[in-house]
Amino acid sequence: MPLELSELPYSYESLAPYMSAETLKYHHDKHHKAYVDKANKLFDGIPHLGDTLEEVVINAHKGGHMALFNNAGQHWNHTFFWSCMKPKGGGKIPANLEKAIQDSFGSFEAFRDEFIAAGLGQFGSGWCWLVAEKNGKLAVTKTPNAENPLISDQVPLLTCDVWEHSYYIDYRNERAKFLETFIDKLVNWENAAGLLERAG
Ligand code: MN3
Repeated sequence: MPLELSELPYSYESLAPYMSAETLKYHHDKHHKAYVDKANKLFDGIPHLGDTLEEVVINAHKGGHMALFNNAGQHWNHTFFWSCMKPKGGGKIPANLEKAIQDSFGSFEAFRDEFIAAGLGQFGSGWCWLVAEKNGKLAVTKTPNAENPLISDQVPLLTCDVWEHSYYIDYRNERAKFLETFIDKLVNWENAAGLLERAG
């Protein structure tokens, strides 16, 4: 199945000043596109892994097709990351998600601290996540490189890309400032709340 790069769900300019058009153009049109192109070259000689991108990612990992997993995984991660942000993001959290965060972390502030610490604590390249576990509890995790919660049987609700290319143009080496701004000004909470509702 050829993988396709979809357009961003908003204009390049619309996340500024928190994420610049220059960052989004490089990140989506160069970095994300490169993962899609590379993955499509790696399907040759690999048996059919599934009909959806999620199946391909999970089965490539299970089957030890690590080059394909890294590139298809990064395609999934980036597509998900774009959907985790919106213009004029941050702010009020839908009630179902707010309650789940309070039940699992004690308070929104405790969750925010843990999420930022996970992003800061991911040595080198990777991702931090808010996930729903099988027992219904929410948790914060971090993953290196292309790894993601799909391969750990968790439901991803929110992610932040903490690879340097994600923030270096706008924040230079200040990953903490990027993560704080992401939570406060960029997150699409309605998207996360909808995913939680569908997770049941
Ligand atoms: Mn990236």
